[in-house]
Amino acid sequence: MGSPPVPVPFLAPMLRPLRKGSYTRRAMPQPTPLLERYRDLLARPGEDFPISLGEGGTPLVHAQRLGAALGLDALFLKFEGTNPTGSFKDRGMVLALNRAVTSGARAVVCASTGNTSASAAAYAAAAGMPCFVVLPAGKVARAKLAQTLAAGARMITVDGNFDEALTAVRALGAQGVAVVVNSVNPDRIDGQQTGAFEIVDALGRAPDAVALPVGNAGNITAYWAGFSLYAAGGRTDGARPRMLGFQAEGAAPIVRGAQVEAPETVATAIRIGNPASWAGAVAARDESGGTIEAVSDEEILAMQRRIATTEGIFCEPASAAGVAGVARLAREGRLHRSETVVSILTGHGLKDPDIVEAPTGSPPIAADLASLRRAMNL
Ligand code: AN7
Repeated sequence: MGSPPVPVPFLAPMLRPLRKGSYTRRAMPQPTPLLERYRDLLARPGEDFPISLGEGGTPLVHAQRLGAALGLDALFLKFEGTNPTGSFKDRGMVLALNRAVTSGARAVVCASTGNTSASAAAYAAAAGMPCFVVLPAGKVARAKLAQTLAAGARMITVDGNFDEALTAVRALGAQGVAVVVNSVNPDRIDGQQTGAFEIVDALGRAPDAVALPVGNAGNITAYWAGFSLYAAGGRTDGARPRMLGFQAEGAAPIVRGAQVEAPETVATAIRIGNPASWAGAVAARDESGGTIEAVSDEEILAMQRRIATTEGIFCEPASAAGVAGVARLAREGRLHRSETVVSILTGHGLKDPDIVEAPTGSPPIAADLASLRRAMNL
């Protein structure tokens, strides 16, 4: 909406001969790349952003059926699963890789619970840059491994959890061996602010509350920075949302106020015991009058199913943690019916298909109408 179409000079000559009679074939306007759309807030003077995979511009869906069930008239789901690699990480990775190229880096490296590695691998491939990813053995969702390998990244699995992997990767970065593209890289946080910009642009103002899952705590830090930047720049009436962060019960260091040595949760994306942006998350919570709480694996999986069956959006388990938290706050009267609440669905459900219960294996039936109607009970 509102942004002028970008000219597509390389397509136009190919399309011109297709004109016939009164029918005129026109080049479809392409959406403006995310970093160009917000270059006044993100770019350094004269900076170019040659790398883009079409990140951002994700749908903000008014969740009417789920909202009604939870007692919220204005519940919105921002589905980040439509990003090029299927998660919100692409918003920050596009800026990190553009800048890694500009700085003449030899390679990029990250530790990851899966989505960061899938995103880093894709953007590094597009940049022609070697990419190394360090993953905790056995705890990364299958499709995230597939994405990482498909893009040609060098995958190194370690006998340790995400926190240990990140510590080792940060040491690599300190030695100047490669650019670290975890959210300890400020470009990642800066790029992820665009999620907040898009929400305000879509609603015309900041929502009353924003809920999201918290793992390494980069995203809650980035959203708060984004809403604050927009407010300071006069792009809103100055109001900012309450930030509602949700960790999994078995991986809730910020809630407990202490590192978790052996974090465990079905939501492997947020299986993190010592978040790098801990201080940023606490600041977002306290400055916004929000909260950071824990939800159980049962609440997470039940909500993942409920979002899919009531709204048609299939998100990964970690993403459902935010909505599970919203459900609880609404039930307890801590969110009110008329409030505008946005929950960030951070990643696509197809990344972790194994988590969905397989249908109980009934044997195949005869392929005829009568058998079908009997099976459908219709
Ligand atoms: C779907 O990929 O940490 O609190 O290494 O994949 O900003 O860490 C992923 C995190 C939420 C938590 N939802 O965000 C990684 C990684 C999904 C995620 C989070 C992640 P942060």
